[in-house]
Amino acid sequence: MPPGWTLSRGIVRTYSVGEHKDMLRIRVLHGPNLNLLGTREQSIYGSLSLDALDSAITKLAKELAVKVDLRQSNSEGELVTWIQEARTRYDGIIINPAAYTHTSVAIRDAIAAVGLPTVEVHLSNIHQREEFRHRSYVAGVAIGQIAGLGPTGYLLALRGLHDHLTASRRRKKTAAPATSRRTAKGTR
Ligand code: CA2
Repeated sequence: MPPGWTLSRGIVRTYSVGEHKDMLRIRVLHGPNLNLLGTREQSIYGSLSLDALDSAITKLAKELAVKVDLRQSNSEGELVTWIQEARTRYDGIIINPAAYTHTSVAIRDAIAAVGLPTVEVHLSNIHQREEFRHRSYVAGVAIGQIAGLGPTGYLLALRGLHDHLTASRRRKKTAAPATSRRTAKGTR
């Protein structure tokens, strides 16, 4: 089979050369106004631009051999669509829902519906800020939340999600033979 091709359940699948078919795939979503990073409100959100933040995430992803897809939108509906799409294409999600954190039942429902391990990230410490920022609709459906560590929070989220997904893959691999042994002995 040529490089970049793989055979899975009788179907020939392709992947970009340089990417491995077993690579973890993580979608990173930035919510509204995060495209303005580094241009104003630097005392709260820092001086790094969104492009520079994405480059730092991409660099770490390469080190961890994770394929990342990075997107920003000001639209709640677009974020919901990207979360839904991730179900069949990605293993996990990192999301800074920005202001939608505090308002969006739609984003929470989409994360719950796809069932992908999701990490919520905030640059600022939302729990130290105005009361309305203390509530997150996403926290209850996320495996974890990182807030207040600036851009480093995204890098920690990537490492944390990578470790979570790797451990869960390992558990699935070791659990599978035990199930077939039980079945073979006719205990089911
Ligand atoms: O701390 C965070 O990451 C937030 O998610 C950022 C949101 C805010 O509504 C959340 O409460 C906490 C705001 C993102 C706006 O980003 C800007 C960046 C530069 C200039 C203006 C806005």
